[in-house]
Amino acid sequence: MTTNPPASPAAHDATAAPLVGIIMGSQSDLKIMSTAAEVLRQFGVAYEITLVSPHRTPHRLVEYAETARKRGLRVIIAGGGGAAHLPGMVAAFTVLPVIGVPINSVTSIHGLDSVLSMLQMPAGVPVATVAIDGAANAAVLATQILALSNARLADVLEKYRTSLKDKVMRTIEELRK
Ligand code: RP5
Repeated sequence: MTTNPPASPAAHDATAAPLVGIIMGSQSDLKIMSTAAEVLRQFGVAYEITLVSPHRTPHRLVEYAETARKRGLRVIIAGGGGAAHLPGMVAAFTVLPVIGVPINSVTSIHGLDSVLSMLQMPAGVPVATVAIDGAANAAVLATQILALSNARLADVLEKYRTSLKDKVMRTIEELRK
């Protein structure tokens, strides 16, 4: 998915307290998950990005999720491939909204395993699941959640939607020629 969000007047400030935590199970997820960081940067949303492996660093997972809200995070974006239990386990340890990004990684079923492990959360502990490798949409959704209480971000999102429409209209015009 190409998002091409407009550059925000308030570009991402690396010194600002992060509102969105981007986490993933492995370094091999970074190529996909860095797209979420890029979209947030362009929207001017402060974020942090790190690895939290549910099976290789399980205690780190608990600590990250349990302290996330106290540290000021408002939304967590969690990516994982294979049997992707990271988003669900993080959601179990925090009441922050967790957006899951299923990653088409090493398996022969191309991310279907990861989609199902995120979608099929039991009632009460949801993971808002985007498309396979849909890290850009995860960042847009996180920004929409933040925009509920942030007029600047709502304005940035309105402009972004207008830019998507303008792109379609430009193509329609070119096809007419
Ligand atoms: C998952 O296993 C990770 O999220 C990754 O997508 C997948 C493969 O991890 P590596 O073996 O590449 O570290 O936990």
